[in-house]
Amino acid sequence: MSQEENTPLSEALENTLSTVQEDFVRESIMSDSFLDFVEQNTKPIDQLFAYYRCAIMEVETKFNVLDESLSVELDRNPIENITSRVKSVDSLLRKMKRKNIPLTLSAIEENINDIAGVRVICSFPDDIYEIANAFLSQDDITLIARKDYIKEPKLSGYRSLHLIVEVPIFLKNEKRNMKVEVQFRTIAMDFWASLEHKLHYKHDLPPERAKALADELRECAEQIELLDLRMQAVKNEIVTYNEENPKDTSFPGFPLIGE
Ligand code: 0O2
Repeated sequence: MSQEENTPLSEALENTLSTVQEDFVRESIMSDSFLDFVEQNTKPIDQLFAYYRCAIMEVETKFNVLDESLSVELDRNPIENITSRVKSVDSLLRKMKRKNIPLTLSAIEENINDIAGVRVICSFPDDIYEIANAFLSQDDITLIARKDYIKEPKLSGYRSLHLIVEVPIFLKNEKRNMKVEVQFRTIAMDFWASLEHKLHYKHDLPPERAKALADELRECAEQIELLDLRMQAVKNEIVTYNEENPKDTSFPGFPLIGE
């Protein structure tokens, strides 16, 4: 098909998309019920989002502590990076609409589990399970749901371990349990997910091309899984060698304090 023949179709698609977008904004963000809800609940909404930010701080601290303490045992940091976000209002509204959730604060708190999100990027697949188990064994963490997309990847090829947990936050006069979604990935899984996310929302391809690219992305995900396993095998070999050949760490002539 020539470029000229392509243009009207792209334009039509673009127009349809902007109409859909406008309808969405009108029906959700600008709907009377939503505007009334915001007007009546501005302070409680701000407060609820502040609670979610507090919960994120609690969870991030726990992972920083785990990383620091495990770094001594492992002689390396098992966590590469921790990021977090509070869900955008736009994304929250889309989810509420999709799941048909009533426009009340309690319904939001009860039904939307990922308003607070923390992403933990680990070095190796094994680190994910070690850190996740250590986190879940803490007595103030309650597991609400677990989705292991590493053992059972999504059709797209997406791999990560998702936990929905409840964590207490301590306020002036009360203790509140807040839900947080924690996503664990390796650097390689994160590389794939970040790029796939960007490509997913940027393309406007005909169905057969979209399918071919989806197949390609799934294949990339499989290669990334192999890469993760190979890197882990290299690491395991080094660990085993070091265990079998321990370094002499004593300092002759420099006794430790107290010796
Ligand atoms: P955001 O806020 O932009 O991150 P549930 O919450 O259980 O009712 P949901 O939302 O389908 O249902 O949960 P799921 O699939 O366990 O996790 C959703 C989140 O996982 C997404 O957030 C992404 O961060 C990530 N994710 C899931 N599948 C894919 C995928 O195929 N590719 C990529 N790149 N990421 C994925 P959101 O919902 O996009 O929102």
